Parts: sequence; C-alpha cells; structure tokens
Amino acid sequence: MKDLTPRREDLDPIEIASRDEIGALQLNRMKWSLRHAYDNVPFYRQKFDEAGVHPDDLKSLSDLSKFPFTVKQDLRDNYPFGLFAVPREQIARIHASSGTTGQPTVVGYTASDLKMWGSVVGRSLRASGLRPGDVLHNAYGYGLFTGGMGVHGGAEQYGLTVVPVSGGMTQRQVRLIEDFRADGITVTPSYALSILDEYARKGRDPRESPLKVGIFGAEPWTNAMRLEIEAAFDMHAVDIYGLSEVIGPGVANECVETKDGLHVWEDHFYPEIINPTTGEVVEDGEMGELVFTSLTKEGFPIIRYRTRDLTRLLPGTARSMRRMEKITGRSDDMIILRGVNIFPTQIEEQLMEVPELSPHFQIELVRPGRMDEMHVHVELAEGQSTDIQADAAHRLKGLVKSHVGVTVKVNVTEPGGVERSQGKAVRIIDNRPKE
Ligand code: DLL
Repeated sequence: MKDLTPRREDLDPIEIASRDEIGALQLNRMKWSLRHAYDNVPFYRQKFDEAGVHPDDLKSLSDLSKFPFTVKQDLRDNYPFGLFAVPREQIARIHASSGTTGQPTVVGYTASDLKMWGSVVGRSLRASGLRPGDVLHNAYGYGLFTGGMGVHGGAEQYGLTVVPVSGGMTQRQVRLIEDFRADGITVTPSYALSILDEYARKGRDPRESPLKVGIFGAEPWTNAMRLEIEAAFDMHAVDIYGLSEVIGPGVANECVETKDGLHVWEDHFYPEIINPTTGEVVEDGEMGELVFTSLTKEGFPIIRYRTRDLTRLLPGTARSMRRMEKITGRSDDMIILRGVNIFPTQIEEQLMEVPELSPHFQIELVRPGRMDEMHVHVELAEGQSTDIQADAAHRLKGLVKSHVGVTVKVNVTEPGGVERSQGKAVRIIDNRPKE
C-alpha cells in the first residue's frame, strides 16, 4: 500500500493547533451557538428556561454539562421545521432520515452551513489520503440520506473529480471503478463487500484495481473487517463518522497514517461522553454515549445531542483534535441475550476468524419457547465446498461461545444466501413475538 500521509503544510492550521488555541476557539463558538439556539429556536429557549440555565451561564467548556440534552424524539416532535434557527427561506438544503420506523427526522442547512460541511468533508478526504485531482467513486446513497450528497459536496469543494454513482447496480460499480481509474471509494463497509463479490464474479483481481483508499462509514465495522478489506483490495481502509442531526458525514475521520480511531473535527462539533444511565459527563478515556454540540451551524444548531453511539474519547495523535474510538455499536442495537450484552460487531469479529465463511451476516432473534435465541445467518465463501458447512458452523459457534460468552445457533447457507444491502446493512432481524 502506498504512503498517503498528507503534507503538514496542507492541513488546516487548526488541525495541528495547540489544545489551548482549540479550547479558546471552542469556547467562543459555543457561546455563540448556545445564544443562537436560545434566541431563535423556541424549543431551546423553553428547555433552557425549564432547566434554569441561560447561555450567559457558560463561562467555560465544562459548563456545557448544565445544559439539557436533545434527543431524536425532540426532532420528531418538532417535525418538520420546528428546530430551524433561521427563516425557512434561508435554508438551502434539507436532508431527512428515511422514516421507515416512524416520523422522519428533518435537518436543514444554510448556504454557509453547506460550505462548512464541505470543508470538514474535504478535511476528512485529505486525512484519508486523497489529494486534489484524484478521482473519487462515491457509492453512498444520494437523496435524503446525507451520505451521498454530503461526501459529494465536500469532494467537489476539495478539488476531487467526483463520480456520483450512489448505491446499487453493483456490476456497474466495478466497471466504473476500473474505467474511470478511481483513486478512492466512499461506501458503507457492507456494500463494499458486495462490490468485492462482484470482482470475484467477474473473475477480476481486486488487488489490481486502481483504488488506493476506501473511506467507510455510516455503520459500525471492526478492525478485523478493515484488515480483510485492505488485503482484498490492496488499499487503505479508513473510518468516516457522522450523523445527519449533527451535519452528516465528516464529523470525525481517521487519519490514514495512524488508523487509530477517528479525529473529531472539534472546531465545529464539540464531543462529550456521558454515562447513558445517569447522564453524567465521564472523563476522557471512559466508555459511554457520545453527545455532540454544534459550534458553528446556523440553520439547525444542535445542543447536546445524544447520539446513542457508544465509544470513548482519546487524546489526539496525528492531529491535535481528540479521537473517538471506533464505534462498538449503538445502544439501540445492543442485544441482551440471557443477561449478556452483545453488539453485532462482536459477531463480525468472530466471523472474520473463519476464512471458509464470507463476511456477510445477519442476526435473527427468535423466542421458540420462553427463552430468547440468537441465530446467526452466514454463508460459505465463494468456492468452498458444502462439505465443510457443518464444520464451519461449529467453529463459529465455538468462537462466539468462548469470546462473546453466549450460545448461538449458526446457520450456514450457500454463497449469496444472506440478504445484501446497498447502503447500511440490516444486521438484526427481531422475530420474537411482540409483547
Ligand atoms: O450515516 C452519515 C454518514 C454517511 C456517515 C456516510 C458516514 C458516511 P445517519 O443516517 O444520520 O448519518 O446515521 C448516523 O450511523 O449515529 C451511527 O450510529 C452510524 N454511523 C455513522 N458513521 C459510523 C461509523 C450517516 N463510522 C448513525 N461507524 C450514527 C459506526 C456509524 N457507526
């Protein structure tokens, strides 16, 4: 793999500024952001008043903990535009969650928010190893989802040649990567695996592809998966994080030279980690739920948003800004099976240990009697004989038992037997009877 480390002189000065400088900038911006939310969004004014706090009470960054949290339900309750802080006419773009499981959540951006978003996405792409003039194959979904257009805007602003393929039509993905000589690909890790399958189907060697780096996010993935993808494509694989409520992709990104967690672009998004049960802020280094406050957003300021993502904050390495550890999972995706807490990423880690199985998987929860059961659906890797099916199932079951601590049933299908996604993978299917 090529060394893609960016030159220090190409970084934004704030990326490598002193902690004091970063802190001073954050404090100024945080004061502005709290005031902006309070003055322009009735929801925030009411919440702050009820909690007995006022933007003027923020004297230091740690005073933020006095302010109330915002949760997803607050966005639903204020559907569609109730949390906007500028007149609707000044909103240049809307994005929204798909709303398949309830009321969609809507976010809005002013023209200057879009510029700021472009700059943090550009910074993320540079940290990933891309340079102006490189070709980017953008396979995140275009539309209301922030992945496609968010990466697109930032890539253009940064000076890349963007190929806006979006998700789907997997055969065409491979063809365009090859024909347009893509240097980088932005895609969910699960859909990257489908593209990899397509290389095999075509009888082409992905190691010969022009790709130098893959920038994967929008769903949890493990370091074991990173090694698998890096080896398969002979390219770097880095992690990009974000969420629509905070802006979209580009809230945090790994640096290609260290790949040791994601640097949070703290000059625009202020992170805290809280104990999800008590709501108390915990020290850096401790695990908990990630909470974000936007520092510069005009259209849709967000104060202390509870992401439900579980991670911890670590000191900066390749940049001065703090890192968040690769996300283990969302509290929503935590399965409690007979008292043991399990995240799908833990199953992924064990699955990677069995080379006869492909990395695609789904978890089904059932309750045939009184006890919940977890069935792991996996498939044989391409070219494996069905004779080893039982043995592979047995091995995965053993690994899950000894490393995760639960007994699961493993169902090994033929290649292609596990449902594919073109964006975020659906990892858990809950077929337990509804209470
Ligand atoms: O997924 C934005 C995005 C697009 C990020 C493309 C990266 C790349 P939402 O649809 O609002 O936004 O979903 C946000 O996805 O709270 C996490 O649970 C999860 N997520 C996003 N990035 C990562 C990641 C986009 N790198 C939710 N690792 C977040 C783990 C991630 N989970």
